[in-house]
Amino acid sequence: MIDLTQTPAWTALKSHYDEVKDLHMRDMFAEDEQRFEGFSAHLGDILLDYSKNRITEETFRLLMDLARQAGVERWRDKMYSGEVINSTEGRSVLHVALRNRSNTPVMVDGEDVMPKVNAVLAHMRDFSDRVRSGEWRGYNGERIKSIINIGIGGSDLGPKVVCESMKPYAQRGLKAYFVSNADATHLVETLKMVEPESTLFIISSKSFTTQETMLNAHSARKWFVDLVGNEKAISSHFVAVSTNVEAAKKFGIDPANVFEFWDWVGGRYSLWSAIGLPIALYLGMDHFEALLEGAHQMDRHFYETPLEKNMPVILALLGIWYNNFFDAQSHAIMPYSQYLERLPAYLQQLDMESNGKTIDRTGNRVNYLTGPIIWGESGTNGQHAFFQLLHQGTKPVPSDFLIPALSQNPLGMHHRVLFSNCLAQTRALMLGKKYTEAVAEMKAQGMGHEQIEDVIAHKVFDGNKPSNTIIFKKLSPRTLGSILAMYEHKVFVQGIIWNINSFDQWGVEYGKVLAGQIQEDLADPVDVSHHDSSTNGLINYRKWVYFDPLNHE
Ligand code: G6Q
Repeated sequence: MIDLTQTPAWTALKSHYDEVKDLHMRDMFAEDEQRFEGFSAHLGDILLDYSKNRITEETFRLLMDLARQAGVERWRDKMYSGEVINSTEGRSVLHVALRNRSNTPVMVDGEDVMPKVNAVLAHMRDFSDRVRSGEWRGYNGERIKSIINIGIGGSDLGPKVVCESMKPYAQRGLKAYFVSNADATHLVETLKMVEPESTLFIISSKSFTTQETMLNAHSARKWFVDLVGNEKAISSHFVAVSTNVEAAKKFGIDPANVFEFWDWVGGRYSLWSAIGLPIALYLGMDHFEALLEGAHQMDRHFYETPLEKNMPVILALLGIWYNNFFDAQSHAIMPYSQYLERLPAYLQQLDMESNGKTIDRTGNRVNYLTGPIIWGESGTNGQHAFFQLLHQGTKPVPSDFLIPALSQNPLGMHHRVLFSNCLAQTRALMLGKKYTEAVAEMKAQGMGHEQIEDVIAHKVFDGNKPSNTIIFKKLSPRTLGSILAMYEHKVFVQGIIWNINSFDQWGVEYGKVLAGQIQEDLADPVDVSHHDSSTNGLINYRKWVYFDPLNHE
């Protein structure tokens, strides 16, 4: 077994860290007027500015050595060529094939998968065109006005973030809802917004066995049948997306309305497959294909661009620099765009489910930190909530700021205010405020010596807090596709360097079976004592309330 922390590239970075850890970015910018030019990369209209990072040219070179040592290019090629790199599940990892707009053959088990991919895309186009044009009608001839996607995790977060981000491209009069939670409130509150005659349900589940999704799907079906009083009407109002076509048919879905995908598409990488059906319906297939085009452009960039100019590779290495050498525990995502409000939640799953691993690809426990905690909030909201900790807290939090140069809603001064806030934050995080600057400021406000002495320590900001800024022209389907693919590949590169399998999720699978026993325990009023005392106590509290109506109030 090779110990990553003892490899040449890692040890070189470790000693380099000791040399540069106290350098301040303020000085680095002052010494090099070309820092922005040197530390930025672009693809199409997307510009990545990574100059506000605690790196020198030497750091950058050593990080690239680490990527080469880990064989990032070799692993990337394995992924693109359909090799079984998801070793614990014995699967290829081919979300890139789903958006392979150049249509070059992609082989899995000796078979080119592109004809299948294209056939499902054609199916999605035909169906979404018919629904959107009004040719597809509900059982009583009404047009479809509401789409409800029932799915969870990877069968929910991807289509949801795209639909919410792309509202300006949505068809007027069509609403998209997403129901995921086992808490009936999610379904019940959503159903209050729709009429059965004009609603289309999409049951989205790779396995078609996930408890929450099946529960919601059955409850939705019951609601529908109770209201319309006609089982046959189901075929006009329920469709499914799954790799388990048989189970979808058993649920009662017309086989013609089951949209297929394949086990080489991971759940959290599936929005590009038929799992994107709500996107195609809500935005139209042309926009869905533009999203695929954008992702494909990033796939090509990742494949063709030297590591030094490769945006996902750069983001991945910077993340590793902070995660493993500065011991940063988390990474914040700050979209300065209300449309991207759900992006942090989406990236949370993508990153944490992929790289939240302790065992490496050879089955050994790692002795270094792997995936960070991903969190964040849209700007400017976050500034009024947790930014205090970023500026003056004790924990290092590297972050990504995302911002469009043009707003979809150019209203008065709004975008100028939004934009200036974004840049002011990254600049302040980088520069900080020196003692002398804080004193001068307070003097200018007319404060006296004693007053200044009392508070000066609190008014000084260390700065030197790293951030990346990702700026693009406008939030279009194509740009969003590129950004999401950029993060997918970033996560991939980090997984390769940490030597973990980013494509399994045994923790999620474990969670799927855990609830079974407790569910049985809850069925009768007799107290339980066979769990730990905490679990027993909580189960018995619920029994005490639930089984005695006198305790309901
Ligand atoms: C994603 C995970 C997980 C999965 C959900 C839903 O990579 O595996 O989030 O997407 O558990 O699974 P189904 O699509 O099978 O219902």
